[in-house]
Amino acid sequence: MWLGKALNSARIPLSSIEKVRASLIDVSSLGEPLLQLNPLDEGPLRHSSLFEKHAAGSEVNVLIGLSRLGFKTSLMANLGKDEFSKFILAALESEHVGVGDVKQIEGKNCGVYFVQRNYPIAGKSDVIYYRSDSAAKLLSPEDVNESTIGSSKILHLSGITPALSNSCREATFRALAIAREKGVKVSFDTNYRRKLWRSEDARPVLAELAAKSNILFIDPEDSRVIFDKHVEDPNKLIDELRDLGPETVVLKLGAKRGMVAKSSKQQATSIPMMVPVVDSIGAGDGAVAGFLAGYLGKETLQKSLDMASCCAALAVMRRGDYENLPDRAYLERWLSTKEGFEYDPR
Ligand code: KDG
Repeated sequence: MWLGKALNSARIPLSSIEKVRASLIDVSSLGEPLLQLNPLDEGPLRHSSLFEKHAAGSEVNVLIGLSRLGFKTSLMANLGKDEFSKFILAALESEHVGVGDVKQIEGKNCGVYFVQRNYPIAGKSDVIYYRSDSAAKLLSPEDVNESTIGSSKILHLSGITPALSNSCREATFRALAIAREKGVKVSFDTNYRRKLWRSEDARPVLAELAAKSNILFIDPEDSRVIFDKHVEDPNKLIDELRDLGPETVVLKLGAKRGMVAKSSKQQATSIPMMVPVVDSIGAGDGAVAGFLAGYLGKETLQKSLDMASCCAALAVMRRGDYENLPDRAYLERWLSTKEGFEYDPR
């Protein structure tokens, strides 16, 4: 009340207040929110009877991770009007992710995927998609909100969205173009999903998005998709990736080898954090959230990478992609005490 009166008496035009509020978006993104069904047991799904439901999807995970670390986030997406879409929407709202640009399409459902843990590869989770007719496939350039992107500090994109449909690919490039035109930093995680498209189709798309991003998150397998060759040495690889155009590259080398990051002035290496892995899905998104939180907080490259490693390690310690991601106090405690992480001595 009091603040309202003060604002009224100062005669601040509403549009200015709205501008200030709008300019407070730290990270916006567009992508497919998914329902994840994760069995309570491990091994082949044909034997599983009990499943937990989780909200997920790479961009959703990143935005929730950032939101928990105190940043204002906003998602552009399509959902259905089915019960699971309502569940995902409620999860986004309860995690304080802005949903003003989330459209619910009549007669459509959200995409679904199952997680299969420890099978067929021990220690790894596999994903099985049921998303070929999801509401998200209809996302198109008209769903990209120019003012949301324009008032964001970072637009985060992933290589999953352009794989979903032609209109999703167009929407991704429209968002990229708006961000570049408005001087908004672009963060891009290649996230190549071989179950969604062939590497020959993905190559030019991922290469262009990587080249036009400011911060690139990638691993050696996705680099192989882009370059059509394997580069063994991480230092050589990171230089080749930076030559594509991004100012900062974060190269994810896996749980045992950690990550390396390079920007024009700094280079950093993270120590691998060995934790009990319950479900490996979501590690990469945790890393993106942790790193972008460091970047937005103007931390050093090393601290940002440590934040990324911590969030990735936490993500894999329980089922669900984002549930174990930390708030600020928890992250700082893990970073300062290292309690619970077993460090590789290298
Ligand atoms: O990074 C985690 C995602 O892979 C998971 O949430 C599912 O978004 C997903 C996808 O498209 O694979």
